[in-house]
Amino acid sequence: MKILHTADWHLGDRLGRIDRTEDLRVAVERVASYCKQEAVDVLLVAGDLFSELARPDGLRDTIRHWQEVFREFLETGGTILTLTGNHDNESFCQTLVHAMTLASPTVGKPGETVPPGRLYLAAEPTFLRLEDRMGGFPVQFVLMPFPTPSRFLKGDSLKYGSPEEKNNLLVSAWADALRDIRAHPKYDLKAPAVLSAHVHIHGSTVGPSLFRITTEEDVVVQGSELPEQFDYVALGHIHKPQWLGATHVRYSGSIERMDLGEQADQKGVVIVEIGPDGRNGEPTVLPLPSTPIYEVVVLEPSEDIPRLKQEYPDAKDDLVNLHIRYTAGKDQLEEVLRELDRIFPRWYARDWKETGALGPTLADATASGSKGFGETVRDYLSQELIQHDQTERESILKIADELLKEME
Ligand SMILES: [Mn+2]
Repeated sequence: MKILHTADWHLGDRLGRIDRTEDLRVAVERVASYCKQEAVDVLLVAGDLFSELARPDGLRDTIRHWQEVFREFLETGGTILTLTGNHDNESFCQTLVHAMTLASPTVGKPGETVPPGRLYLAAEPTFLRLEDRMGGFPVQFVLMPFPTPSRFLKGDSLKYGSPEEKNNLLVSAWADALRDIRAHPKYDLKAPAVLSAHVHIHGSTVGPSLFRITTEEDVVVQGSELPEQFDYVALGHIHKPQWLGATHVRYSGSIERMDLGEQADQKGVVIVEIGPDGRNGEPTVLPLPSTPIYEVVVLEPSEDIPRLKQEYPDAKDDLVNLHIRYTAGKDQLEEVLRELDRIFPRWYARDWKETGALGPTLADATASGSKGFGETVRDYLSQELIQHDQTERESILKIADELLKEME
């Protein structure tokens, strides 16, 4: 059974003012062509399918795009296995799962062999079997969505007092759910088994930053037993491709560079083959080209702009964060911005400062610096409330601002 492992699609995402839909569709189409080229049986997407920034009509278009791109794969007996990540909208994904269950109500009891040729989405810990279409042997799949309270905590454990307590409960609930599946009467410890999970496993390399989640908010689980327990572990969540402890325990990484922190990443997908007695050979990586993302600092517009024109003749697709310094009376800001817009039409963020306004902190003009208390609170709230409607979000932020003002 040939499996293509990928994760963190974040479909419908935006970077600053730039809509990434097209970039991500191209990447999804490349995944589909790898499925065909490699005669893949199972496409395994380890969570974060959709961006939290995607609106309902964007989600609809995304699903329709899948229908077109994966029609042939599914019609010829391919199967798509997916699970939810921390960026996937829980109620939207639950709706998808409920609708699919309505369409085939008898499919998907724990440990059952499911029919190929369709998509399965796990919105809670899930255990299913797929039969190899050539060899006829079954492969067990354990699908573990990102541990959120609503998916993993039950009853009294939902009454946590602090974020730390919540995190600790989720870490043990994740391990319990996995242990329960492996102890299920239908689970065969000797048969081939693949785990797919959207989670941060202790010991992995994050890179410059986690994607839109702070280390404090993240749930970090223990994975030291996984290499022994599974023939392959397909991970999602950390965007930097890597293997972890063993070459068959992998983060495939995202399918595109999603932000500046990923500028040095070489993206790709993993191909692994599972036979009746386990893994056949080592997993291999197939590359995915991705969009350049970088920062450009303009200190002297009259000198830098002609130079940038020379150095970046073909930057029309590049995602660029522009930091501009100009001198009033010498540089025309509007003209500088227009020129830069011509060189880098896909700039995603830009800031500028007049030289005279810089004062003694000139050297720090482009440094990110550490965030103040108020800013940290505001950033955290905006992130947490991203899926709430705008008026609700704004009114909560307003209350927070008032409290912050009182404190100051
Ligand atoms: Mn994630």
